[in-house]
Amino acid sequence: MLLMASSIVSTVNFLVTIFRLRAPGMSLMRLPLFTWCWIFTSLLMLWAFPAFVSALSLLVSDRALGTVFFTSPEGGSLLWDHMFWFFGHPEVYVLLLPGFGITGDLLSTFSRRPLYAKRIIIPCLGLASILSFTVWAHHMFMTGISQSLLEAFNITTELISIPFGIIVLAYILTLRGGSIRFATPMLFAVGSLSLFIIGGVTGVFNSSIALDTAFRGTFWVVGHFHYTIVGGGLTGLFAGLYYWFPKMTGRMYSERLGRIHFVAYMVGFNLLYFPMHLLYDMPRRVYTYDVAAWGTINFWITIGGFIFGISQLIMFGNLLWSARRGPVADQDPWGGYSLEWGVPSPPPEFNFPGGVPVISASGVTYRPTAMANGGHGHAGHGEYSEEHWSRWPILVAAGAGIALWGVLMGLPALLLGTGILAVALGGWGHESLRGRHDVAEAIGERWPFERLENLSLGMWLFVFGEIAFFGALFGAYLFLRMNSSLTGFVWPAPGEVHSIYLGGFNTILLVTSGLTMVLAVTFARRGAQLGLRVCLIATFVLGALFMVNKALEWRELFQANFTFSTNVAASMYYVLTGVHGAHVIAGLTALLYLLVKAFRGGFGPGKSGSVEIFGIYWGMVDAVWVFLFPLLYLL
Ligand SMILES: [Cu+2]
Repeated sequence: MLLMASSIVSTVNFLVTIFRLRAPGMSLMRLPLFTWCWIFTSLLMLWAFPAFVSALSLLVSDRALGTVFFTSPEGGSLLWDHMFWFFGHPEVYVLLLPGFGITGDLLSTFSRRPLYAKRIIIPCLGLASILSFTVWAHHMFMTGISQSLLEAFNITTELISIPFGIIVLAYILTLRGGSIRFATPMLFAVGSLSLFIIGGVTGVFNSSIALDTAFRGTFWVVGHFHYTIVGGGLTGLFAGLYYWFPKMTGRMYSERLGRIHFVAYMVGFNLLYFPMHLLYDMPRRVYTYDVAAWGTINFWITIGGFIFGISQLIMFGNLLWSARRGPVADQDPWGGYSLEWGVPSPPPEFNFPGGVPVISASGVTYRPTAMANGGHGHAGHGEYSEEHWSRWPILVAAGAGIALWGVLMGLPALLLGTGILAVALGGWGHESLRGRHDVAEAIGERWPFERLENLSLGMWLFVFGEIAFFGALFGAYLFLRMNSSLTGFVWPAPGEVHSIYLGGFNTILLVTSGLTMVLAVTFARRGAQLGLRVCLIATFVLGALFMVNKALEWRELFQANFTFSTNVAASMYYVLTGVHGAHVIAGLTALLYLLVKAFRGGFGPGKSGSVEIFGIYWGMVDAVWVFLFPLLYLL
């Protein structure tokens, strides 16, 4: 869960950086395909990972609290299948796209031709990303879900091969008429493309219900999967590693060893994974068998596996040796067109010593900045780095990690983790209030984009991820209610278990706190200190009352013997109100920071940023409750 949470945060970081911090003149269409693939990878992560956090939340609460999501006939393994694969298929594209994008850029660079039909490739990537959220049940063809549903997923899965087919054609057409230079990165790029084509073709086989019924759970599937992910994704990353190695280290690797690695890699790969397609009748995940015909094929697969594995040692040896001893590399050994080839290798701190790069149709010029001119004058770069450095974020991560571990391991770890988390958050807030990062913020403002918009874009993207998180939980709720009628479980009628009056009262509390928060934002924008303070206090008090009311409600329900494990309706109620409550508590913690800052006069004119982005967050917490209230109390 923590890994997912950190991925979501870095996703927001990537997207804000790409959308708001591009160099002047770097239009979206001019971005390298690699960057474009990162946009789609990030969007996939932003939507798929939170959905998986929902699934994990239900699993953890089953294990730790005794809820019955996956142990009751209403939910069961089918609910897990749906939730896992809604994440699982987009996740495959998360693994694939970065390497796939590198392949496209390298095909273009090493054939000295612009990427063919880039304007079509990019929407195709977008289309494939969207479609990847509509195909999850192709992993569930054998679970007994309704036939018409299977057919729908069969169609969406086959549709997804259209955009990928177009991209592959565009990649191939990029090479046509180019003067191609087969250096190691290009070899791996071409290798990646050819392996991905095989993986794509066998994928179309799998999308057919009839063929999947035969191939399900066999080595055929293992072969297909590795041709796409290892062949298409990982091979592309290897290409990128060789390509950027001279940029990262300032030295050149041995081209001869690179080629030997490539040959061993391709021979090993194909010997390892291609024969798996011939084992379409051998079940996967078995280590022993008594069918003689499988023996020979497995023998060759094993040899291929060893060749493939050992071939990587050639690369590691080559790169480790060359990083120290290799010949000094030119700033731009490949004739690369992207900006990193215009700076020394390895790139200096702040990357562009000549100033901000300005891109136009005629090329790149460098506009000197205050940083580039006077940065050394009053603060050395090393000194600046230290100002930027803070020990609190890593402690926040450690605290959260130990606390989450403690959820399953027991109270001491939970308390220790929560303690560390609280101290670290306090320390971080204190440090921030002391203005330790004023330097960083000043730099941020000097960049020709407004800081506030970066922050609010970041917060909106975070909200986008939260929609997937709560959306998946609402999806689970829907699944449980629809399945209840099949299992004979009767969902409690409105008012039977939950007091509509209590829920309604809480709704009023939270909606009112939303209004006071809107007022707080308005006051902050005007720089009206008193109004801001009063409204922040009101928001905090209303939010805290909401939580008190909620706690009383939980206690009453427990006394009436309506506990975590009573039935799926109870499980759903506690988890939905629980994760929403956790969001309210996180909000109250942030409000404490804002209050301290407000009383120290930290929100002068033009400094309303953190109030504004908190307003977005609090609005989302309110909006979620507006959905939860009818779902849990009225329907
Ligand atoms: Cu899939």
